[in-house]
Amino acid sequence: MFQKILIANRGEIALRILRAAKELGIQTVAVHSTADADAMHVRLADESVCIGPPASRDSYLNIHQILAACEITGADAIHPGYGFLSENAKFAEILAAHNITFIGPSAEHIRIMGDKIEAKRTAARLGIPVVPGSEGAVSDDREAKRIAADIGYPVLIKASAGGGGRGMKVARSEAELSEALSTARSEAGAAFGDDAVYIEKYLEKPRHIEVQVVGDGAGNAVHLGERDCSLQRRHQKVWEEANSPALNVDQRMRIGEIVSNAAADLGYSGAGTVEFLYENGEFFFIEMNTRLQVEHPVTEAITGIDLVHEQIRVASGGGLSVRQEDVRFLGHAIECRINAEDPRTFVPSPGVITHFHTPGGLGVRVDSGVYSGYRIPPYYDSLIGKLIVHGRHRVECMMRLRRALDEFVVDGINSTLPLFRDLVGNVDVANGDYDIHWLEHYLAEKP
Ligand code: MV4
Repeated sequence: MFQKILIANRGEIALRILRAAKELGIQTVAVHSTADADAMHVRLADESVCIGPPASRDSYLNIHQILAACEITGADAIHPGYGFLSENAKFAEILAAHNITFIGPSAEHIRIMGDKIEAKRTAARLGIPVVPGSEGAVSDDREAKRIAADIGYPVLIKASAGGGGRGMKVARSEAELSEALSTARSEAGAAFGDDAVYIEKYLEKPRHIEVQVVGDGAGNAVHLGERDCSLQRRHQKVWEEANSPALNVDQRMRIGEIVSNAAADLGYSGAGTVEFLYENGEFFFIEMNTRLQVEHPVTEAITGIDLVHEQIRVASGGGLSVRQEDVRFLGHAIECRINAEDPRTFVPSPGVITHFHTPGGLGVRVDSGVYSGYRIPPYYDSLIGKLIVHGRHRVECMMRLRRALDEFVVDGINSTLPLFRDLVGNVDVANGDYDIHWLEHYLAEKP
């Protein structure tokens, strides 16, 4: 097992990782920018190192500074959290060269999944159902027209280096194809320095359902069910739940088995998420994330499995703590992402939180790095906490969520709490009747 883990992240996820390390008896090192000297995880860590000025590129993305912090403190492993360096294959390689364990999958698997064309090719080879479309990159208009005619309109042009919704263009007919292709290509070239694009059938009203998997890197993997993350705004998830209200037990076990078999075949190590679009009872692979995700606690709530414990165990060579037949799915969980933003315009709202009171009680978890009197710096994402509620079934979970939201106090700044108080009382949300576009429509029509 590791002696000392350096946490290369900030905010609630840094605290989340710190808690797991502490439980396993592992020493912790916090690294932080000058803007985060007052952060909770810095206070709670055994040691802390300031690694630079506020801008992420100079601190949380500064590999040299992070390596230096490792050297100074003698940390033998790094947990990257999400965002920042978590899906940087080069970083994973550099750590390996310095005999520091990257708590995550191999650099090779990170690289494959970072290239969306390669990821899709790999998924298809491993038996995961993918969206109908081009075999790989499309080179010219003629090829694009042939493929589009084959799969039928509407089609979607995606950037291979994209992901997270950047660089996509819809073409609803052959007349729109040529322009969509050239726009997508030039946007991709400008944004990512890689203008490779591919074509998919455009799914009009899917749900976003993702499957959690953990592999031991030695050919064993378990799936931990799915999360429904359809409630999003501008590709930012807002509300996530497990299980998906759209699936039954059979569907869950079938897609889960496909994903765990694929991860096992790949020799995947650590936690990963396979993202699907789900429409008319069918799953279509879109991407795989090779990191711990923001919404992982809903999976922890229904399985009782600590995903960061598993990541640390696997990275240190200790293997998984569970076999598939030991995994039980118990009840229902919902996560609300509490952002320091205006609940209508989503304009960021940094500043001092004058009063912070979190709800408690049975089935209520709050993951947050903020506290009363804390000043939210303006340099980073606006996530200030996550409310995760668990109940024996979805109805109980929703009742408990409404109660927990009533108790939650965030004063001094704007937060997205009022949005969640609206959503928990909405009939479509209550019925689990939503797709990936539902929230944008709801916000556009809200009086
Ligand atoms: C799609 C799609 C419809 N059809 N692919 C957006 C983010 C990226 N991860 C994939 N995305 C989409 N891919 C096909 N073939 C619609 C989206 C999409 C979306 C997906 C998940 C959650 C929210 C979304 C919002 C808009 C578009």
